[in-house]
Amino acid sequence: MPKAWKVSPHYSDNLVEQFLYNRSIKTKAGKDKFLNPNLEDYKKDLEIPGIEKAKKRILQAVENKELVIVYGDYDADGVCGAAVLYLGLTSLGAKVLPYIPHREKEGYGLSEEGLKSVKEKGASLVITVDNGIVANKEAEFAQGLGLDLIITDHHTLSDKKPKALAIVHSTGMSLGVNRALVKIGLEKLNKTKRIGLLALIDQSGLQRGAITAYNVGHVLGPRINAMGRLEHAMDSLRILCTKDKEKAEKLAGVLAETNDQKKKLAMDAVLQAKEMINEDISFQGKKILVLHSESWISGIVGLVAGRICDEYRKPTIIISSAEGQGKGSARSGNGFNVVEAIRQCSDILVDVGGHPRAAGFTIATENITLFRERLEKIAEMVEAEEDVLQVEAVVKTENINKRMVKDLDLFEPTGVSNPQPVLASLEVKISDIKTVGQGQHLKFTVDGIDAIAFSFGERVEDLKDGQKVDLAYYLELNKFNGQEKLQFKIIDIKLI
Ligand SMILES: [Mn+2]
Repeated sequence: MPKAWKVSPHYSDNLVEQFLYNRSIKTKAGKDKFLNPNLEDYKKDLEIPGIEKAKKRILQAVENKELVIVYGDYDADGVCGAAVLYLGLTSLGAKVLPYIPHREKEGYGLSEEGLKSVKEKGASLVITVDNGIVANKEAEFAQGLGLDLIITDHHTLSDKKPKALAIVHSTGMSLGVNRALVKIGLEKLNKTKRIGLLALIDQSGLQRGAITAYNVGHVLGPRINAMGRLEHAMDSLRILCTKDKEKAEKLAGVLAETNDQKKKLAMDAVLQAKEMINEDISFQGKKILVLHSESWISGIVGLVAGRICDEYRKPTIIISSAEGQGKGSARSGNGFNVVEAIRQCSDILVDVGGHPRAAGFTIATENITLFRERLEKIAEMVEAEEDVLQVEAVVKTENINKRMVKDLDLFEPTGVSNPQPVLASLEVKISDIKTVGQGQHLKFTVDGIDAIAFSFGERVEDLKDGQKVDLAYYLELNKFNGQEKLQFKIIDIKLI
């Protein structure tokens, strides 16, 4: 779908200077701090309330040899966070067991069933990871069982905090501290001796010591994520913690296989969802897309929502009604706070949680139609921000070289508040146009530089060899067969 481009005002021909300017970083100190993220600069950000109280209780548990439960989540951040805490507590000498709920049988977060089962194991202290901040009812239940509860979470708060011994809640951390943490994390990951991580890296075909933020987000993360979506996330936690090489290799294989299976299921569901949107006129002109099906399993709804949201550029909610109860996942791009919108329907939901751009919820299937109607109305009333593509610099293709990619690397890791810089080249001639991936994607060359345009396959009919177009893209190095070649990853093509 065509979108308007907004080009940042020109400040410098030096891309690093231009991108810093675009991010309102103007002083020398500010530039140093941004380009060399260092945790020392962000000590204040890490003084999260609740830590002291939590620390005291944990040390007491170690001292008294109490059984501590690390109560994680079945997705990538929940599993990794739980592994870090489990290994950390173990190294302190604590008696600790990890607990990861089963996605289908127990669902997300603390549950009465899960709390009962850890109580039966003899636990007296439960520490949540990546969940708990909206588990007011369950926190009370834990109290009733005589369990002390420490909540560590990064999801959006609701109006009322749960009752717990300590709450360590980390939303609203600055971009700087996150970049510093990712930078240090990547350095550590690239030096890791952890057998499971090495097995996972090797199995994925990545190169030890050269793992990037992109690799973590797009290769390793999804594999860790896949287990909780289709099987049980405990295997993902196991691979992160194991000291057994053979077991690590076996688990790496299981994770890869499950991830392939998940991708296939998600791809089928995406096609079905697109068919529904394109063929059912009730979706026409709607500002939010709410779709549900009995044939989609709950483990893939997030993936599907993300793909549909990207492609149609509308907030999207995908609901699986395969398991008796509706399990929904929502994704949103520009400006529409999806978790807030869904919370406005709390009265017809079983539970809801998440972030402004990604949320999850449970709903009785008989309420899905009403839920869709209400959300469509809510979206109608919200003034959506204009769908613009921010272009950070316009460059001439003859000035593009591999050094530029190194400059772009300085802005890694990129993410929501520090987007990967988008470049544009205007009035360029394209040639060697062809589709790949069964017609889904487009490949062409621009002044000798390869370009790949994912999901642009249908545009092949509008494009002719030698035609002049405006291109918006990410500039990347494509590593293939030991060679590095410049590549445009196309975001938008404008005919001129
Ligand atoms: Mn999570």
